[in-house]
Amino acid sequence: MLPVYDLSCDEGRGAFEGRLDRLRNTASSSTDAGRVVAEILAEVRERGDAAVVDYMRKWTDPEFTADRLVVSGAELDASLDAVDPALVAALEQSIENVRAYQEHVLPRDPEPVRVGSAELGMRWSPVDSVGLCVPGGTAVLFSTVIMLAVPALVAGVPAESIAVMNPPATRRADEPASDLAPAVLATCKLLGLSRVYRLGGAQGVAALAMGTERIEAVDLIAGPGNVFVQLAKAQVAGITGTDNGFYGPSEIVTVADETADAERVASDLIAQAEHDPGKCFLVSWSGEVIERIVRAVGEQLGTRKRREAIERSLAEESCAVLVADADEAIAVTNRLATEHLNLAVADPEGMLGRIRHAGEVFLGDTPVAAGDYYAGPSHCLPTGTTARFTSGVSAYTFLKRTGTVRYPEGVDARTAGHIALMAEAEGLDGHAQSARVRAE
Ligand code: HSO
Ligand code: ZN
Repeated sequence: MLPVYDLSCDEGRGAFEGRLDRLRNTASSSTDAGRVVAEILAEVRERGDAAVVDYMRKWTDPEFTADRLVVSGAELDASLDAVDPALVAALEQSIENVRAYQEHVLPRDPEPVRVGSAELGMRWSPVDSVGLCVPGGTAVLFSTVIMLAVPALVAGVPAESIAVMNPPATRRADEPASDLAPAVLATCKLLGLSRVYRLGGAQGVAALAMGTERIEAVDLIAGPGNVFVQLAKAQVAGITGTDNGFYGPSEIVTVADETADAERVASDLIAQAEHDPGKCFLVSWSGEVIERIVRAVGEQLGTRKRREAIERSLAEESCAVLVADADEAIAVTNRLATEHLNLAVADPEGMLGRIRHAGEVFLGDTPVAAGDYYAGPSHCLPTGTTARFTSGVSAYTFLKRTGTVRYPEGVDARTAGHIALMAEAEGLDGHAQSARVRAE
């Protein structure tokens, strides 16, 4: 069960620092994974689909064949009928919510500003094409299709230029062939996405970045995944754009005070722990509050279907942290810089102003599952303390900026003189002359 660390004693502090270290090293401790990824990239560059298929056989399905890579239009068409209409209605509403939020936060071009005699502007424009990584594994994450594709569509990436990759569930040779979940395909269909690949892992990122016989190269790759997928995104940077994120195993910090509802907070911690692995941090300055929530977790655990994964996540990846006061709670929270942060306290808005690092903040009595499925901000969020320097996916992820410069009345003599002086001082006479001729 959830271990409790008391920060007022050396032992508790040491144990907490150990946990924090492990969280921080999600990405960097895997130099081996980095080496494996580099090898995969080289193989896919050299051998294209043949290499992709070899890796899919090794890790996903021993009988995988190249003709399975591209999902056909007929399969996509059939998928909607295979999904419960009530689920389709929920998906449609979720898409609408995410679209409304992303449209609201979409940046507009600022009015040009006059600086001296120059008129300076900035234009936002979407990338031409994207590849979205939708993880496989033990859960069917069709919600990730929504949380990646809707921000891309709102940014202005055409639906036909959005590729989705999703690996079939891992299968041993003696098991029946596995395939993509109909709900994943149905979600693509609802969004008008027709380029769908049975594909995953670092080989998938490599194929999307460099292109193969069957897989078209894209300009930007985004999405969550295991350490191989995340490191592959980092290693293809330069060949293709990425979301600049490390979106790995799911995490939560819950800061709880006496006003928190122990049952509800416990249900959110369990929801997080059900990700395999999920990392949960409960922070409070009240030992009694921690005790109440830990007890509620214990009571609810027995009724959950993924009990084993939950128990493993809680015991091995998670902890409750007893701090001295709200100030220390905020300091600890900022250091953990987790993907999700729930402020289950009397004045969440007041505390929010002091939060510097978190992927997404859930104020008061708000289930994190609302963010996972439905509310609006994307659930693809920075993990492993990377919220210190990066953000979750949004329409911004798929946009880039272009500056514009114009001298409406021509380049004046003073401006030309300054430019020429700087250019000459750099030893670049051609630059200097190009400014001086404007002022003559
Ligand atoms: N909590 C995950 C997203 C997710 N949860 C999808 C359920 N389905 C990462 O933010
Ligand atoms: Zn989740």
